[in-house]
Parts: sequence; structure tokens; C-alpha cells
Amino acid sequence: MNHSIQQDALLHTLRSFALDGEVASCIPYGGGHINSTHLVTDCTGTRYILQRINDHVFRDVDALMDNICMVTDYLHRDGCEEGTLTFIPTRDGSYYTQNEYGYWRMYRFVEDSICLQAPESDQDFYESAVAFGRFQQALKDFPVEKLHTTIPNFHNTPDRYRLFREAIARDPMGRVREVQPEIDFILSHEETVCRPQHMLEEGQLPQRVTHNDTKLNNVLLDAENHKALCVIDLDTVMPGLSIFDFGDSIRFGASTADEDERDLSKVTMSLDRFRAFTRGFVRSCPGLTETELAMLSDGARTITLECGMRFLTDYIDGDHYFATQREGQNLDRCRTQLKLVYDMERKWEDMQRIVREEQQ
Ligand code: ADP
Ligand code: GN1
Ligand code: MG
Repeated sequence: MNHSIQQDALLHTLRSFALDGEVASCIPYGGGHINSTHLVTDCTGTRYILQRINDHVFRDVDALMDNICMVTDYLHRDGCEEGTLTFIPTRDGSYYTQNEYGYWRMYRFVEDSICLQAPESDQDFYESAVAFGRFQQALKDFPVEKLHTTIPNFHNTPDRYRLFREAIARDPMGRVREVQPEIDFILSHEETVCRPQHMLEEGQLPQRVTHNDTKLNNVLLDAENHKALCVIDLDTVMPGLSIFDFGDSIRFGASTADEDERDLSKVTMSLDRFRAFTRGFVRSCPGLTETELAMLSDGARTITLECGMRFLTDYIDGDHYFATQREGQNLDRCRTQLKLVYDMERKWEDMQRIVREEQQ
């Protein structure tokens, strides 16, 4: 899917927002798969993030913005001023605007920060865990029932299997025949990876306010000392499972290769990275229950397999959901995720031991 936007659409949109000064520049920014992000600088030197919200993915933009406003207001009031995203209001006092080019919002650019695509050290990954763990902990008393479910069944693994099977049956691009080994691997894991969702339904795992997209590039670290600064990309904040927030970070940041690496021999799950993240998460989020702690590794396995299945579903369907820059990229992304699951299963006992050790 191509997300490029014409300059005149951007300039037209920017006139709706109350900036400190005239716009000096506006350039594409960041590497997200969903929204279109631009870095805007005005003539006073103040920098902003302008985003076109992907309303193909987020059907109810009102509900999405309501969730983010409720959560950021709560965090601002709770004293997390520094580490919380701040909106730039439109000239008529709203937090987003709609025009013929789509839905748009602006954030204050968090200066002196870095956003990593891969950890430069275990310590970086530890700090990202501190950011996500703190976020979870700070929201533990937020009334979860107030949040809208902006993407129904987002991390409902059994429902992801339903959509996967539907895509296979449709096979609109004739791609199913080239991906049979991947399909078989995913289907053979169904019972194991659907367990967290069943435990949620049976009340064994608590529903919490979760971020639901805890990739390393959704956290900003201090540029100077690499300390945890700010959790970003709050579009998917919804009721969910803490073990999936843990797991999504592991799937992305504990991998030894890029998400779309083609040489699968480079793709493994680093146990050192796993330990660093586990340490940061359990220390900064002391409210986790015994069952949540015991299921952290399962959270990593499930969310990794689920993500691989989502990439393959999109590949089979013709790449309409995740932004791609080249042919076959979603299939490559699927393969790295399945390789990670394979590797996690080889290292399962070590993962479980590390979780136990880091609770001490
Ligand atoms: P997507 O949903 O497409 O992933 P994000 O909200 O994660 O969009 O933004 C894309 C990138 O823009 C981030 O990875 C980060 O580099 C940068 N970014 C987003 N918000 C800010 C901000 N407030 N300050 C600095 N950088 C930001
Ligand atoms: C998308 O927006 P971004 O790039 O942070 C996706 C996540 C996937 C991720 C895979 C709303 O996240 O669920 O795990 O790509 N976000 C949405 O890299 O579907
Ligand atoms: Mg992002």
C-alpha cells in the first residue's frame, strides 16, 4: 500500500492547526506501517509531528481520538507530564481535523529523543521495557470500561485464525499454493497460541489498559543517556492483556534481525535481550499477577505467531493492510515471525527460567 501524500494536501491541512509560527518545512518521517507521519518545523524552530490517521484501519476515528485523549489526560494529571504525548489543537480547539485528504492530528515533537528500529544494547531494550511497564502501571486504576474498542478483536487470536482461514479460502491473488509450509506451521500452533485468549475469557488473566503495539519504535528514549522517555503511537490503546504488550516487544526487539529480513539464518530470539526486557518490565510494573508472570513467555510466542499470521493473511489478500515497499515484503515479514516462534520453542525452558529469576 502506498502512503505518499501530495505537498499541497499537507500545506492545506497545516493551516488548520494552531502552530507557534509559519510552516518552514514538512517532510516524511518515521517508519510506521499504518499512519503517514511528517515532521513539521515552523519559522520559530518549533517541531511537530503531523499524522494522517489511517481510517481504513481505524474505522472510528472519533473513538480512537477519544481513547488517546482520555489516556493522555489521565497521564498528564497523574504527573507523567514529561513522558506523555501532547496534542497541538486545531484553530477551532479540536484535537484533529478532517478534510478531503483524510483525518489529521498533530503532536508536539519530543525533542532530544531517539526512536530506535533495533536496540543498540541490552540496556536500550531494558529502558524500553521500563517505558512500557510504567505506562501499564500508571494506567492500572484507569477505568478500562471507558475505552472504546477501536479495532474489534485486535489481539483475539482465535478470531485472527478465522480471518486467516477466510483469506486462504478466497485466495484472490493465487498466492496460497506458494505458502503451504507457512500455513501448515500456523495451523499446527492453533491450540497452543489461542490459550491466552481462552484464559482471558475464563477470568484467569485480567483485562487491563494495554498499548497493544509495543514495538521498540513506539517508544522514545532520551538522546543523551538513552533513558526511557515517552511511549508513543497510542492508536491501539484498548482493553487487552499485559502479556501481549510484553510479547510484542519481545517479538520485535529481541529478534536478532529486521522484521523483513530475507536471510532467515540471521533471525533468532536473543535470550540476553529477553532477559533485559523481562527485567525492565517486571520491575516497573509490579502489579502483575502470578498467572501473568507465568504466562509472559506464552505472551511472546502467541503475539509473534499471531503477527506472522496477520502478515501472511495480508500477503494472501494482496497487501492492503500493512504498508509495503517491495514485492513479497509481507511474506518475508511472516517468515521472520515464524522463525522466531520456532526459535522461542527451542529456548522455551531458558525463557521460563529467566522469567522466574527476574522476579526475585
Ligand atoms: P505508526 O502508527 O505509523 O507507527 P507512529 O505514531 O509510531 O506511527 O509514528 C511514526 C514515527 O514518528 C515514530 O516511530 C517516531 O519515530 C516518530 N514520532 C511519532 N510521534 C513523535 C513525537 N511526538 N516526537 C518525536 N517523534 C515522534
Ligand atoms: C503495525 O503502526 P505500527 O507500524 O507501529 C500494526 C501492529 C503490528 C506491526 C508489525 C494498528 O504497527 O499491530 O504488530 O505493524 N498496527 C496496527 O510491525 O495494525
Ligand atoms: Mg509506530
